[in-house]
Amino acid sequence: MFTYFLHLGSNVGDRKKMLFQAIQHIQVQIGKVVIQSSVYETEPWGLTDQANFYNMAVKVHSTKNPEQVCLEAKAIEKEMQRIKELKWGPRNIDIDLLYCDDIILKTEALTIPHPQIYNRNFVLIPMMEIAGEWMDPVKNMTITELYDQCQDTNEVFILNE
Ligand code: PH2
Ligand code: MG
Ligand code: MG
Repeated sequence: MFTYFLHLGSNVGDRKKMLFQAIQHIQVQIGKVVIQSSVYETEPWGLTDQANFYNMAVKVHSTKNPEQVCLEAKAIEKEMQRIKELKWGPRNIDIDLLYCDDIILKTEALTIPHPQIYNRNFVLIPMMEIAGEWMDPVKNMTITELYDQCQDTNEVFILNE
């Protein structure tokens, strides 16, 4: 059994509905969602002239290996008729693989841990809510420590509805 952290994002359509739909798919196609963070509204990172994102992080138990989970995540995006035209641009759903246990992996298709975690409040803040003590196997630092040294100034608001 593997423990995964996945990160979900949406800034096109009914953003919250997209995130919750993705979680339903993850439960069926990847494995049991054991913890999910709150939903956060986050300033767009990388390409700033686009709508705010909704983001969240989830912890998942799965018997599938990282390559299989990556393919399932792509399949879910496809089933949800993912719209995305630009790198870092608007999309109705994005499912990214952050961590799989303490595995470090770099193939053409997949890098884990996700290489941009360290630069993104919109990833670190939801992760801190559900796994602040999680140890990053590349940096040998916890999520909380990574957040403390992160240089990102983009705003991340928790949604209270
Ligand atoms: N995803 C991106 C690019 N920029 N910005 C925020 N706030 N949230 C995202 O999920 C996001 C982004 C590419 O995947
Ligand atoms: Mg992404
Ligand atoms: Mg992605």
